[in-house]
Amino acid sequence: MLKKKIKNNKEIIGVFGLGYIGLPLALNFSKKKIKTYGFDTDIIKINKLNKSQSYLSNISSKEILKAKKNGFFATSDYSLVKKLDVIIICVPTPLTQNKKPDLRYIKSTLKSLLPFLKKYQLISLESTTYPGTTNEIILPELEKKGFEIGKNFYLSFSPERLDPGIKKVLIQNIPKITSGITTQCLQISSKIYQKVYKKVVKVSSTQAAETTKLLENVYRAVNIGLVNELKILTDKLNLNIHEIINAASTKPFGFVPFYPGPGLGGHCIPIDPYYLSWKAENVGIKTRFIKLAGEINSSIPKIIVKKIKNIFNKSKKRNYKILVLGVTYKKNINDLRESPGIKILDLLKKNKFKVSYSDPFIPKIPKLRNYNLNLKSVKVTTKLLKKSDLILIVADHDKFNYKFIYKFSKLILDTRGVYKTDLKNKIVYSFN
Ligand code: SAJ
Repeated sequence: MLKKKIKNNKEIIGVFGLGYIGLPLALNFSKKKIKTYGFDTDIIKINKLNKSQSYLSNISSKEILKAKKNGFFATSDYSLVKKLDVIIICVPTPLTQNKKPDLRYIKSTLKSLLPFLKKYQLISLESTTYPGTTNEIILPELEKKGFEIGKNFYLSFSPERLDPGIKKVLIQNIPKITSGITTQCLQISSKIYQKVYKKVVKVSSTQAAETTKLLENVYRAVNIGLVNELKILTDKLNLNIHEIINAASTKPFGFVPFYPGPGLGGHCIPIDPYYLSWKAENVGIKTRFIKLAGEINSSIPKIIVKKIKNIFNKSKKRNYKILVLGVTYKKNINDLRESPGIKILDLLKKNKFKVSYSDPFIPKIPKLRNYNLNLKSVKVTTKLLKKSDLILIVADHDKFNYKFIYKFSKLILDTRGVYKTDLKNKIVYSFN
């Protein structure tokens, strides 16, 4: 049944969660002329998409329009699930306040789907989560409905891999890991993903696929923590960590460069490792690297603000003016989730600095969980640069004119290593 539909490109796909992961995925299936519906609980997103408007910096409205011509549309009507053959879940997996896995979105999506599920459908979970989620949270609900997994219903886990803000790597060129509860589930899931991805990598179980994804992100968090710690050390030794990393990068094997920054942001890297450490604790294992990297990475914003306080606490002048350049969690995107830039703005304000920011992607900082900064992005003018006591580079967007900034600034704290030279002795490199 389902196999035949897939063979004839007649399957109907529903993508649940139209964020950084779900929307590009839905558009890619549409591009292949596969009937695709996008589901989301955010009506604003739904309306924008149905008016061919994009809300992601790396997706153009033209792409939405093109997908709509291929039959894509967005909805929050879950009863349409009964029309679907393939259900792909790309909803967020945040942490609770005490850094435990928060599966509320997976659970609420599943609950909304259940009444409309029918035989011969495939559910593929893509949300990053701890090993065992697919088997322990989704599988039992399907069996309670009487489905026989692998026979008249299929279930897989296939982690998303997308580097937000990097336009040059096309989604279809990123190898796609997939798995299944049974061989049949794996076969069907692979056939679906082969329509979009050039390379589909099959692994032996959903737990292996879940863990693969976590390894990829823990690897990043730990290595970023390593260079952030080495930055503090090399500052003390009066060495330039960026020069050292670039020199080490000439090693043609066995070394992948990571760079120190203002801290760790995004909806994945600061969060995913705690899904693995939580699972480890459940089986009595202490994952010390994860915890240590988390401590180091989350300490950086405070270290930077302490440095700024040290720079100014010698002279009498009060409420120094600090201009923060870039507040998103990394360059060239419009995402503030877990952004160290927000933490730094908040700490600067609490320490009585007169703070302003400029970010071409963030015209106004919205109210965020734990922060109400009430700031609007300002234009980087000669006047503003001249009257600012310090320029703090946090997200090194390519759109900034760094030459112009250098020319008219008094002092620049460069957390991203943007400036390779400092002829006028304006750059503060050290965080100590
Ligand atoms: N960062 C550093 N130094 C580095 C690299 C990153 O400080 O050398 C910081 C960034 O500024 C940012 C944070 O780490 O604040 C996370 O950046 P990231 O690029 O590592 O992660 P994301 O969340 O933007 O995207 C990642 C994907 N990125 C890359 O592989 C480069 C990938 O790990 C995942 O596919 C994706 O998250 C996901 O959805 O899991």
